Amino acid sequence: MSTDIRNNWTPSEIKAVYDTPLLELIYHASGLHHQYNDTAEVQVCTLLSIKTGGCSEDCVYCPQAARYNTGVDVQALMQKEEVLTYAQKAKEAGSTRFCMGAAWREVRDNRDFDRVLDMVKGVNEMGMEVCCTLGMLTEYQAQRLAEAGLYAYNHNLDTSKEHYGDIITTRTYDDRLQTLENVRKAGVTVCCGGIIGLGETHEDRIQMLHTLATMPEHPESVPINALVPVAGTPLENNTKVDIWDMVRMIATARILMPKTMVRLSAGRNDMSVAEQALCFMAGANSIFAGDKLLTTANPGFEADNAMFQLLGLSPRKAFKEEAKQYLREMTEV
Ligand code: SAM
Ligand code: DTB
Ligand code: SF4
Repeated sequence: MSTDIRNNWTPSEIKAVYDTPLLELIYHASGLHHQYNDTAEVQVCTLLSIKTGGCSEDCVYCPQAARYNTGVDVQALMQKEEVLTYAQKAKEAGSTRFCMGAAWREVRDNRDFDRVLDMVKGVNEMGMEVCCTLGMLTEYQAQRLAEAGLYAYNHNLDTSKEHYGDIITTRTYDDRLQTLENVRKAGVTVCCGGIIGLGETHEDRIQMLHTLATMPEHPESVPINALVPVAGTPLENNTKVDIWDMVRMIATARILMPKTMVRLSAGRNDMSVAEQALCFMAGANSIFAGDKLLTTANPGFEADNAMFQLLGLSPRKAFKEEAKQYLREMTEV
């Protein structure tokens, strides 16, 4: 099989990769990971919920949807200074990417958005890669974020187009794809992935990976989340995601999109270090750090530092792609 970066994968080719016997799949993914990336480094991103809860949407997995009783405290948009203090702490703890999340259906052109633009500017000036996940965006809003210094925008497909209607009814798959296109046009890097454990079939997972791997450009980062079942949401009783499903998903993503940052995202709090090590072997090279994701628990910085030491991993530097590009241009002159 060719190891070139491909955007023309067919669903049956992806199924063949996904169905490879597990250890063979891990060997294959590891080999490509080694070929295309520095396997000793992992990108460390910190998430902060800048506007929490009270969301109008009906995403069945989400503790922040207003219609479910999950005990999440609704919090208005934070002040810029407070956010910058969190970003500074994250930087000191070794994070190179700071991602701000808001429980919004979409961005509106109002004073709250102006405040988010100021936050983006401030975090960018601190020398961190800034990411936002704010819901749907127009092309103009994406441009304004780009001008403020936004590095990446997170907007997940969550599941396959076929399964989407069982997960969210208040917006469509095409709305999601449109926002991703707007982000691309603005020159902001794309962070887009999904969740497993929503009750989807293997076919749904393959279809979602197909949508990601056949985009004109692969997303620069693909988060693979394991559902964190939260009491009060319709999925509260879903069974825990099997670690082997997580490994299979990560390895397949790595093979389809060899250069993409594949992020071992939600669900790490329930994984042992050995299980996480398998995910890194299978090609994961990014994590969310800090003891909270948006509203749910995550391993703290200390536990992750100990894991990095044990496994011989180190945090990836910020803006590494740009530094590599700069060096290439300098040597071409
Ligand atoms: N409201 C914005 C949106 O939906 O795009 C941004 C925030 S939203 C919480 C970001 C992503 O978090 C979702 O697309 C979903 O993939 C993930 N997520 C939310 N709740 C989760 C859960 N309980 N388990 C795993 N992932 C979850
Ligand atoms: C992503 O793919 N996972 C993160 C981030 N992008 C925004 C969010 C996970 C949220 C898990 C549930 C919570 O903490 O509320
Ligand atoms: Fe709202 Fe985003 Fe949660 Fe959906 S995933 S309910 S849009 S915060």
